[in-house]
Amino acid sequence: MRNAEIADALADLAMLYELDGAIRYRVLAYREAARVIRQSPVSVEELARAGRATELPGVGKTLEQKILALLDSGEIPAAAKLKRRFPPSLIEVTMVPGVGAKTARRLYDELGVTSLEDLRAAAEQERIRQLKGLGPKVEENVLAGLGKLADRGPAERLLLSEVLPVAEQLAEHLRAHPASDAVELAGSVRRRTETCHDIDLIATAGDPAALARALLDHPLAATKGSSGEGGARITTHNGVAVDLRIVAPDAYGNLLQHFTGSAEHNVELRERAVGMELSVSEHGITDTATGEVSRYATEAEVYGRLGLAYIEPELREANGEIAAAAAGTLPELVAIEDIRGDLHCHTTISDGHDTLDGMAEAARARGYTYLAVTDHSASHGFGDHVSPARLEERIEEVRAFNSGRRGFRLLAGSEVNILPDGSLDYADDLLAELDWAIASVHTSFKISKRAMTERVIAAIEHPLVDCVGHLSGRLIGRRDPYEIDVERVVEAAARTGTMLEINGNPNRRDLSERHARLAAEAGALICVNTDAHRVATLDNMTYGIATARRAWLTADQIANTRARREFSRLRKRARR
Ligand code: DGT
Ligand code: CA
Ligand code: ZN
Repeated sequence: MRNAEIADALADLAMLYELDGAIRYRVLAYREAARVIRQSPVSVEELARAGRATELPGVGKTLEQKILALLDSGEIPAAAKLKRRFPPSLIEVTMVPGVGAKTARRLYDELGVTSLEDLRAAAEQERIRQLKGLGPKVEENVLAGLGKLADRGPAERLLLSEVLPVAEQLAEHLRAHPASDAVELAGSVRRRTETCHDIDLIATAGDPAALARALLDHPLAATKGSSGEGGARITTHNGVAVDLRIVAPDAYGNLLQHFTGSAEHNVELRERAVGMELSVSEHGITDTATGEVSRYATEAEVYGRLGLAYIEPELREANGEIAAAAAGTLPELVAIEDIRGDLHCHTTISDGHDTLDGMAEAARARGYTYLAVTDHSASHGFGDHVSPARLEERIEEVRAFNSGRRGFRLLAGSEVNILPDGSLDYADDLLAELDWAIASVHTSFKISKRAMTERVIAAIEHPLVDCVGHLSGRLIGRRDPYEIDVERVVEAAARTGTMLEINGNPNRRDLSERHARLAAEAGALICVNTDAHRVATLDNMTYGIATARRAWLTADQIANTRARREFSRLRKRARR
């Protein structure tokens, strides 16, 4: 059984428990286990059969038993039991964006809603508003949510973070194989788009058939397609399709360029070629007058033949990169090695999983010279809040950590909430004691565009707000950005010297690449942060940098590429 199928079964069980009113902790535990299993690069079936599934974080003995039962009987007994109480189609109702288990259960109990059709009818006939606490707004959300489900279509796209580590692991494996000469990622993964449909790999090999077989033999391969001289196809245990194409070395550049895309970039490239009496394909560049075909081993030669400078994969989106490459005005993109510090992370005093010392040590080990610790503020929900008194203590802890230390510093920070009226949830004299304050919207998303814009600009105009966090509030594929006038926000940020964050959480990537480019062009200073909630997610810098590069940003447009002292001087509070 594939990991994705095991994960689906556990996610269903979590939803059934939630419908049944189980304690929140249990529901979250199953959901977390489903997430871990879905992303596991190795076969969880094999692990469970070897009695080793408990090596996965968040998977205990009970869960391993459930997985074994699922493998043996095709069903988890606890889920089977609950499915006798709740119709299976009710699970679909819980999945509608904006519904959730609690509401689904009430709609079931009180209106007899058991399916998506029932749900639509109940909303259309305005019956939901008859229930206590539910109003016309809920009906509106339900109908919008049903619309979204319909749009999503069958071809599920995966977040870059679900695909890139797998792609890199496979590429490494193939590079290490004696038959291979060169292996490179292609397609959307190489361009570092927010979501990807599949993994494209391009290789050249001394023994192509042997390299193709090596892909089939990799432990990540769950289903194996055909393989031959031209390449191979597999599907991984976490449900990603992988397409390896193998080509002769003399046309490696042509094939890699073609399959890196984007399709739009390739179309524009071909249009340019036509004007030069050339025709571009994955096999080579043909001189249309003479019929002579030129093949190239490198992409740089392909672009060179077309009179263009080499174009970084992240820029290949038909956003003006071909004109810039012709004019020699492409930006020198920021690289992850340019980053000297991280300015947004959480610890155990709010909803983070690691301590102040743990996060500091991990940041230092990455070679950073500074880390801002920015736990959530007083009014943040879920009980994960830091009282003013606790924040005072934290400031002392940070000062104590820094005292006598050289080469690395913590910044005492906070991620404060921007309340609906644009005010912040700590007093100014407390904010003044901090080294760094990020202001973010975490509540009351559904206000007018105008109100949201005013709200965020009010925070930007506050002299003690150094930076605005995850500006749009979107969760890729799950929650739309809220409505806000980004042009006005960006103008206010540039005018006041307030930084705008690119949040590197792969679910967020917020600022989006479009907005980040807009912001930098308007002269706002950007910082690229991880919003890490544990040591491991300090790695999310990869995704923040991916967005920065796709936004055409250079190192000097990004504040945390600067050495610590220089960065310190760039903060708004230091410029007062
Ligand atoms: P994805 O897989 O949807 O995340 O996005 P891509 O960009 O990886 O697309 P994919 O895998 O369908 O194809 C890889 C590249 O191959 C694509 O970026 C450009 C090139 N390509 C594929 N089909 C076409 C096409 O019909 N026309 C052109 N010009 N290029 C294509
Ligand atoms: Ca692709
Ligand atoms: Zn946040």
